[in-house]
Amino acid sequence: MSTKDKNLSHFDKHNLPDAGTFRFGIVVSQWNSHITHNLLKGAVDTLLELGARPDRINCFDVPGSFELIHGANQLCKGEIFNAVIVIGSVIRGETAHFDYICQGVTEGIKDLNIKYNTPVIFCVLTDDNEQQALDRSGGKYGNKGVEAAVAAVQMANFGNH
Ligand code: DLZ
Repeated sequence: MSTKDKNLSHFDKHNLPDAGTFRFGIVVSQWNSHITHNLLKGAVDTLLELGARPDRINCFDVPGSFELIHGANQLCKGEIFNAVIVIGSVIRGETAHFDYICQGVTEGIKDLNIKYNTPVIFCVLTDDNEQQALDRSGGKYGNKGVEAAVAAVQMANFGNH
């Protein structure tokens, strides 16, 4: 699962569905906002490049990654989005809190993918230090926000072919 040897941010838009008819919801954690802001920019720029209409991309802030679950749940419940992206950055500290947050968010988002028809794309960086997060949010290993947008378009189109 390492992205060290592969930068997945490169994609061929001709091999992807046109996003012009889809509506996207993005929930963004404000914790480590210098990281999540870059992830959000990567995601939005990519959705637009794939044909999404600016007025069909709606972004919502939440305080931290743990709140991504509730935010995404609200968006899924409304049934107006073809795909939802959750964006967060959890960086390991000195206590086990990191593990609980990571596990809670992962499980919570997984549960939403089972509960609702709306796909929820997981763009939560879980890094040991800030440099690893910077490397994956527009640094030397690409931008996971770009990859999340590509996945969102593919999943919004799921079953349409
Ligand atoms: C409390 C906390 C800590 C210590 N670290 C992070 C982090 O690295 N990334 C993140 O997104 N959120 C962190 N939080 C906040 C929790 O996600 C959550 O917002 C609070 O526990 C309140 O529920």
